Amino acid sequence: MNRIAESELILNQDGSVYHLNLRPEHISDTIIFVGDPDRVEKITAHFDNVEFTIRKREFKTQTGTYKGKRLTVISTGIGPDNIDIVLNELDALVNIDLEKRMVKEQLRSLKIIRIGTSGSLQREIPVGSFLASSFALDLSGMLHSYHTETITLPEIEEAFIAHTRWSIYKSRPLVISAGKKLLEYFGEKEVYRGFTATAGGFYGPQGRVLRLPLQDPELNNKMHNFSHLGLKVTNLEMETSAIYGLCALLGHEAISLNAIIANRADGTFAPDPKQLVEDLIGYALGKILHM
Ligand code: R1P
Repeated sequence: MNRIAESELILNQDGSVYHLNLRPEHISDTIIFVGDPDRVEKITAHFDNVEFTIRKREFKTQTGTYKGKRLTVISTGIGPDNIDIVLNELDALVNIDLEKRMVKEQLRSLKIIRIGTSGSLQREIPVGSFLASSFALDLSGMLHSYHTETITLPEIEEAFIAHTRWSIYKSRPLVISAGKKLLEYFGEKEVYRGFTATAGGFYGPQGRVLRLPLQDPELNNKMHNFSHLGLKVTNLEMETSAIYGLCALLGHEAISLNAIIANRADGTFAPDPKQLVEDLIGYALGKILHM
């Protein structure tokens, strides 16, 4: 195997990976992703102890013990481009010998749990719901830098492209499924299972108009009405497809848990989104403990 050059895998002077500032001993195999750096401590406030804290830019990491289980919590910031950084650097921490700069022969698999917020596209998934993403629909294009043929579901993609009359000037939408084991584990009665669309932006890419008209003003409606063999697009956010795609390619397991704080179909917004996220954190930690 080839040695990975200094310009490709950038390490800081203390041997940590470039953006996350982490060394292999700093992380657990079970890692919680949140978007907002301030949400990291909302989670670790429940821990018995925190052994390690570091922050660089939007990437804040804490590792500690929750009821005896070692867990890492990382903030990814917003969007698929950040997920590319976080997952490649986390994978390097476990699957690349950082001194020799060589991929290890024995690869390790991480468990990634996203605890995030999202907007529902369907009236029947109201504000206040929890949703585990069974499938992700990538509208951002980030994954096209990799070979995705082995991890995508082209039949659903074709149906979506035909239904929405997807513009040829935009990257092809990709459909990726969740890690089966984690989905079964988190897909309980009180948690909706959904098909989560991941956009590469918050305004235009999610159909919001402030001053700029949209390339396709009907896209959200078309997503709302799309149905393929009973599969409907349920919600919109900005990380899930990037997490599912890169985890599938790198051999990690992932599940995205969403607190539905807005409903784009009926225009409602959660009266207390902070409490809803707090409730999702409580639910997720309880489950992660017995994983
Ligand atoms: C946009 O406000 C952000 O909120 C949602 C979107 O995915 C995007 O990251 O998730 P988080 O609350 O997890 O950051």
